[in-house]
Amino acid sequence: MLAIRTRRRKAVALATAAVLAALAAPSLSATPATATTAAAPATASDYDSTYYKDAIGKTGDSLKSSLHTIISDQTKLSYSAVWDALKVTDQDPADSGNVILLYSGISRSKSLNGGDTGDWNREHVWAKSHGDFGTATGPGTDIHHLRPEDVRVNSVRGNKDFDNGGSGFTDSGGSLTDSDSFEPRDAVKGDVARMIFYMAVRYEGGDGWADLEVNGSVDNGSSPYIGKLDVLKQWNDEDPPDAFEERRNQVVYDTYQHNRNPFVDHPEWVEAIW
Ligand SMILES: [Ca+2]
Ligand SMILES: [Ca+2]
Repeated sequence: MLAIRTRRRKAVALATAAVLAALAAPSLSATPATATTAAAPATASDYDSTYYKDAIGKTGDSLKSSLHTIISDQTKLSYSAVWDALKVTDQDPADSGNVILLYSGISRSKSLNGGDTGDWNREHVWAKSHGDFGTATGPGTDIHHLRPEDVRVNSVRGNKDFDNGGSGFTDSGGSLTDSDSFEPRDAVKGDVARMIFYMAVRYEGGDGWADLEVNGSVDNGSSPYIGKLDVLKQWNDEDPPDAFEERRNQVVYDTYQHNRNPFVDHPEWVEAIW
């Protein structure tokens, strides 16, 4: 773990010069141009002395508690507002008229949002039933874990927990499923893990919502848990944040919720807490 952190710090330091240049003009329109560059911590170091000031240097429950306080200061979207937000946060870097669907990887027209076959809709990566938060303003409208997905693929995922294994299916894009779990395609495994860890820290039982937590099970049903912890940690390691995920985090912060996913900025904080 120490080695990973050290490498991360070196990567941050090496990227700083390039990042400073990019930050000189931090407009949203400038950001997608970086989508094809190699993974780099585009923003993390710049928020350590400000946004994450109270969390730096902490670990375990102390870190989790600090991050909870920091990221709970946010703007909340209505469920209807989520449609338009996702058209911006999940825009295809190669086609501004499309969004990228999370599990299937398909690029589909922004205008095909809806509930019919061939449409995309609003996938809750932390399944709504796991904590019974529905789509009222709150965890059910938190776009840090809401993503565009093909209607049928969303249905295949259902409310399954995450684990390795299973078979492909129509438009799976490399994602797999079996009777009790879902495995996202390799390119978004880490994205899924970091969304889940964000939810576990953001929702700690306040505001009338359940305390969402990660556990080691795949049969959580309607309990406020998502598994499996060891697999999600592995996915976080194997698929570090790329430019698409980092841009998305920045857009959510700048334009919509004004809070960040700490694990996109600092993937090593997963190991520091869990
Ligand atoms: Ca990824
Ligand atoms: Ca929690």
